[in-house]
Amino acid sequence: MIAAGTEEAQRFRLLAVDDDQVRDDFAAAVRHGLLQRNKMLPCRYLYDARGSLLFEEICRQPEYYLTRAEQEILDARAGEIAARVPPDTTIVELGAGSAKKTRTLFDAFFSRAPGTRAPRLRYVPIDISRAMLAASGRRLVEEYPRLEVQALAAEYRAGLAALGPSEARPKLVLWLGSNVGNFRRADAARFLASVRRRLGAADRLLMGVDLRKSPAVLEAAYDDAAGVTARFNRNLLARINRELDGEFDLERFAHRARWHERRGAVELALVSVGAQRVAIRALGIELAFADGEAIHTESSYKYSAGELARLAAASGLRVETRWRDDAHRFALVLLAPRVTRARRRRAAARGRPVSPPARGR
Ligand code: AVI
Repeated sequence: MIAAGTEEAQRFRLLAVDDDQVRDDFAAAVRHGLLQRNKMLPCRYLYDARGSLLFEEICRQPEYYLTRAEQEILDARAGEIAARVPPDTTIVELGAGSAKKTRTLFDAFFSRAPGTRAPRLRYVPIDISRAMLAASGRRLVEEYPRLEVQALAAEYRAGLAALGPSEARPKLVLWLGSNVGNFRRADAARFLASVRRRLGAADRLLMGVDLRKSPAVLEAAYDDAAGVTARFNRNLLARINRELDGEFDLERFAHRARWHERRGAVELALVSVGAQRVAIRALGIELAFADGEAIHTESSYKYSAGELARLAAASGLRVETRWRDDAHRFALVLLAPRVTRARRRRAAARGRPVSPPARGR
């Protein structure tokens, strides 16, 4: 806890979308998703305060290799990444969570100019979990005396809108943890294109991506032996019970994680054990579930090198560098805006030439 008026408090700001809005959006999404023929719930609602803690626990499970593989790459490459961007860069992180991995980058930035000579680093974590941002933001300003944290508790899109125009301050946007995998492929390209529009020519996007691999490894990662992912998934129903006066019996919904080859995604669902009816009182609805009927809760898309290059190209970006962990399970890619001829001509006409695009690897 940091006291108001202290130096740390001045370096930490948290802006949040108001709770009523979040609750209304959740109610509308639950109504819409569960009244469809193929029932679904948007995965972003997995991350209330409890869900965010459960996700942290997932990251520690032996089967969930993603976090460790990404950390391995960051440990090896953080210095190289920090050297690619100017010292006064603002680090913007989409889906920041506890910002555990981001510390590796902060350490690399601050070790370039140690002590009080280090320029202040501005960090803008964007996450839907206000609780997570509040806790991690406070810890960060205590740990890093040269760090300024301006946290934004919002969905990605609202957070991006708050980033300002592409010309404002140099930026390194982080989208780690293979969060891109929770978007359908076409939506991922659309979203990345919207990030691209906020990037100036010298800005970069560092994205963590889980790679395609054996279905057995993938399914185990989303169905750990300790049952943490199952609890994380069921928490979505518990959240409906808590916030919308729902009557889901969690014991009667089984967690399912299945690799879908054609989509290239692990699909998560909650499957009704037996036929049942469930009321959600705050919405004034009663749902009928057939035995074995599924509620789709999350897709986690995996990428090949070719799919990754196509995603970048479709988003107006180019892969500047791609790093992988030793076992080639996970990739960290540094993406740069693709500068079109028209843009170069416009910039030259304004007397602000941009450098020609370097070759992607
Ligand atoms: C946050 N996201 C990238 C995780 C994933 O791997 O798709 C969410 C997750 N769901 C179950 N386990 C992890």
